[in-house]
Amino acid sequence: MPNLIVLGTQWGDEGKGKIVDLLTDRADVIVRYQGGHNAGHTIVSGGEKFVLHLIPSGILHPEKLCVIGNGVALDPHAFVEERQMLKSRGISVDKNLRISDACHLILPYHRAIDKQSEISRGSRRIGTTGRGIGPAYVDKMARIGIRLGDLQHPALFREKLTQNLAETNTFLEKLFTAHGLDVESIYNETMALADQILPFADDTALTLHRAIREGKTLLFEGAQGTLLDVDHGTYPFVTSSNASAGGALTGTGVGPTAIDRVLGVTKAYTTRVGSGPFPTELINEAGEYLRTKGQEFGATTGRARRCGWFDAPAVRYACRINGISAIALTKIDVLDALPTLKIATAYEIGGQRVEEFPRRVELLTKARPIYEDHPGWTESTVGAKRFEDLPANARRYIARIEELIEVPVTILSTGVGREETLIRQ
Ligand code: 2SA
Ligand code: MG
Repeated sequence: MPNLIVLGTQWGDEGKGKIVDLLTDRADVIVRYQGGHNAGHTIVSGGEKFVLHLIPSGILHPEKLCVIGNGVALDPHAFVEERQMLKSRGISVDKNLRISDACHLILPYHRAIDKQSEISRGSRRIGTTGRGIGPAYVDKMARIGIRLGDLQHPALFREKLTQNLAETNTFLEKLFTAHGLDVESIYNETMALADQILPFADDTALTLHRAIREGKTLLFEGAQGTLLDVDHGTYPFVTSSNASAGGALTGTGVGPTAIDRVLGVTKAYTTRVGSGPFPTELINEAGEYLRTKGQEFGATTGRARRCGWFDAPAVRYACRINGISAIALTKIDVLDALPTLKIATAYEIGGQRVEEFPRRVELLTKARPIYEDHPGWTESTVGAKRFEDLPANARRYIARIEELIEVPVTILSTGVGREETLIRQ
């Protein structure tokens, strides 16, 4: 298999965990490059369900190397907890996980700022996961972030922490007092976890470079989705990292010439969790049906996901931004038994027909989808082994999606298990 980036083409929750787990068989190294424990990657392996937030989905395969790249925001508590969870289920991460020492840490004040900022935003709130992701990346860009490698130098860590918490900003001062946050407690709490994390700290860019030299195959596991990308998504209703293909380079230190292909993971309908425009959203029984049947609840926060019809201009846009050459289409089985399906082929904005996904959120908010109806199918698609075995209307629905997004569907997921996957020859 070539070196491959696997990423979401919508607003996350496309089923990346399952596809990464499936493709891990053919890779040697699985790499996370952005986001943090806001992600929720669900994998069903041997009938057991695993939800991973921070550690790459490849960890379920003991012989593979897993890497958390420099672009990931690392919460020490979340890491220790996830490692513990895996251990208690018989999966050890100790031999085959490396974490970049340049990962920025999410510390307790980032969580406090995240939650407080959401309250302050009022009706403009983003609907963040409250994990402190945004504020940790703010510190990174403001060049006051604390990186994993800083914990190897306790005096330096204390100095940076002291400076960060001694902000003269009264907003922060009040907030920190209200949350009982002080240098001493954060220092002690973090250093108590350091022993459990530092053994994994590594110059992962070098490790990956050597792996490439040795002819090993890399699989980059994106988190969230392209429409949540801080540059290319529905800004400001986005996450604070580059979920798109570019993030796989900056978030790991691997150069573009080492990447062979980008596989987009796309849900057969659309979901979004958190606020922000969503033209094809269904606020009715049909949306409720998709939510229940597709079990559309946040894998991290448990929040109900908003559900809607397939938005072709949005996915075509994501294919363009990422240079996607093939799509893994997931959750087609959720559409089984629906009498009619709709696909948005374009939008109407202020009386004009618009073919391309609007770049500005103000326009996207006004966009009314222009739908095309497709007859559904009554047969089950679950576990179909060959494309030809699918109901004729399911084949037509998929063919129409391919035509509209201008990229072929090469993998089809028809259920949660590994076996419920069809790879198109
Ligand atoms: P944040 O916390 O700063 O990253 O939130 C900013 C926006 O990004 C969205 N976001 C997500 N959207 C879908 N799935 C995500 N992971 C979890 C899941 C989410 C959950 O797999 O279900 O459990 O709620 C994820 N992470 C961030 C978020 O909703 C905001 O719109
Ligand atoms: Mg998810």
